[in-house]
Amino acid sequence: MADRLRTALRTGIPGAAGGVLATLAGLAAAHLTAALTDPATSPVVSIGSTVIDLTPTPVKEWAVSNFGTADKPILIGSVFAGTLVLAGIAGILARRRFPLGAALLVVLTALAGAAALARPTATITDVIPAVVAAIVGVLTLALIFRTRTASAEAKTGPRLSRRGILGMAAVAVAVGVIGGAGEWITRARSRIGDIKLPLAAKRAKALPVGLEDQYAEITPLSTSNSKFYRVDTRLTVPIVDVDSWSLTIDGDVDKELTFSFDDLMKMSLEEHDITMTCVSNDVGGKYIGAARWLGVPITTLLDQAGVGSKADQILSTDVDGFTISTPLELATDGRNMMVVIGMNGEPLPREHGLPCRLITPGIYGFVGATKWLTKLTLTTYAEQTAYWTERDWATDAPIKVSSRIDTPKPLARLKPGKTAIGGVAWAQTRGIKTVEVRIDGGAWQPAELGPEVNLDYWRQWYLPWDAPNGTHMLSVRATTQDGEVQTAARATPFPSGASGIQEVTIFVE
Ligand SMILES: Nc1nc2c(c(=O)[nH]1)N[C@H]1C(S)=C(S)[C@@H](COP(=O)(O)O)O[C@H]1N2
Ligand SMILES: [Mo]
Repeated sequence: MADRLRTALRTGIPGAAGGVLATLAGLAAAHLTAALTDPATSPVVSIGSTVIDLTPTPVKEWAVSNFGTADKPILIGSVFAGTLVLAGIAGILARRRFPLGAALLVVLTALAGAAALARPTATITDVIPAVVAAIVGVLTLALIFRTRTASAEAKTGPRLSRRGILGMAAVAVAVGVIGGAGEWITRARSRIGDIKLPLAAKRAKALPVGLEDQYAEITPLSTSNSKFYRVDTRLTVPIVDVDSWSLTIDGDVDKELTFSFDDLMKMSLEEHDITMTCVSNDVGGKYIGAARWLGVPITTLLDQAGVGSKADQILSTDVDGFTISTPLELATDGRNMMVVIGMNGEPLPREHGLPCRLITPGIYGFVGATKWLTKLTLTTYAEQTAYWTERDWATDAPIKVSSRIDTPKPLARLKPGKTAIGGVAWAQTRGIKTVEVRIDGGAWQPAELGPEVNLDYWRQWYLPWDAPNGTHMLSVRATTQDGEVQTAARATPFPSGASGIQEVTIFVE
């Protein structure tokens, strides 16, 4: 028994290792190929993205709320782990009957090819990295298992001999170099550093000093680019070549227009301070951020194109074919909906849409904040549906009035005595009139408000508090300038945004 186990291990481990190495060699070669053509067609990325798109909405919701931005590394890791298990099996098979192992490798890469072709903007050339993966993978497998010779060694190789181990190590180094080169080229191709943004024709007022100067625990009035939340369906951030990028306006328009990045930079730009929120933000959650956006008012572009009489929707498409739909009336009702090229004085970071994105104040990001924007199509809801609409999310989703306690943190332990309860509140397009705090279910007490930036911006708040000993429950609610009180009725993020009142338990001792 023990003997048989030992033999199984002695033949199984080198076999599995050979299969994994051959697969990694294929993936590395494919990654390099994709880096030179389109990084999104790299097999790991295309399979991962397909998995994201096929994931049912509730599971996605759960992943975003439990893993946050780590949902993607976790997904990429699982796809990778699964692939390597199959690769190991292919190696063990190849060792006994080479064609069988090779066939399993080809099936694996064919899945990647199918995933690359399933993307909305796919062209037939997108299959090339998968084909490269298949060829390099099978060749490496043949190299490792030396099928050409009918000698006895061929039936048993590779062995854990010095030569066998050296050979495998050489393949592993080649995998590292080739895969690394692919990743390096992918990153070097985004030349964010070369963009010099012009000044806005209409500049925003300097931001007032925020409450964070006084109470360091309160969220800063302005969110830096590196701290800004990120939510999207992408596994890897698209790399857009700014020079060849363009924005097209088509559909129900008098004349179809196309703008280059330079065209946009030469237009009359405006700067607006706007707070963005994700529909997946739970009450008290962190998927919210406030920035200064630089861009062209959407009306400037729509006026040039001349909108027809039928359209009721702006369907925006990103460089990878992902779509978001926005009610057309929101573009013309006076709010600062804009086509954005700058964020806090810099070009858009790649994670936030380089080179261009939409920002629509007052509605959640999934219906008005398309990143990596490349097309605006004037159409109707009857005619065309966007990504989230197909997944049953709301088509028009105004941001609900809400508020968050930043300090003290949930389950914090404080010393008794003078402290402050503080945080942020928001009701984009309507503004915050009051914020009230309730301690241990008592009366709602008005908090002090921080400076008002504009109606589309969040408002900081604080309430000085002499904390007595004991366990306490703190709650907060906001009221809009047009009189709506934040409801205590709970709603989940799906389908149109969470509601309810945050409750934070703390200990004073
Ligand atoms: N192309 C593209 N744009 C997108 C998304 C996406 O998945 N793909 N997600 C949207 C969602 S749900 C939100 S909340 C915002 C988030 O923008 P941020 O990542 O810059 O904060 O982008 C929106 N724009
Ligand atoms: Mo979102």
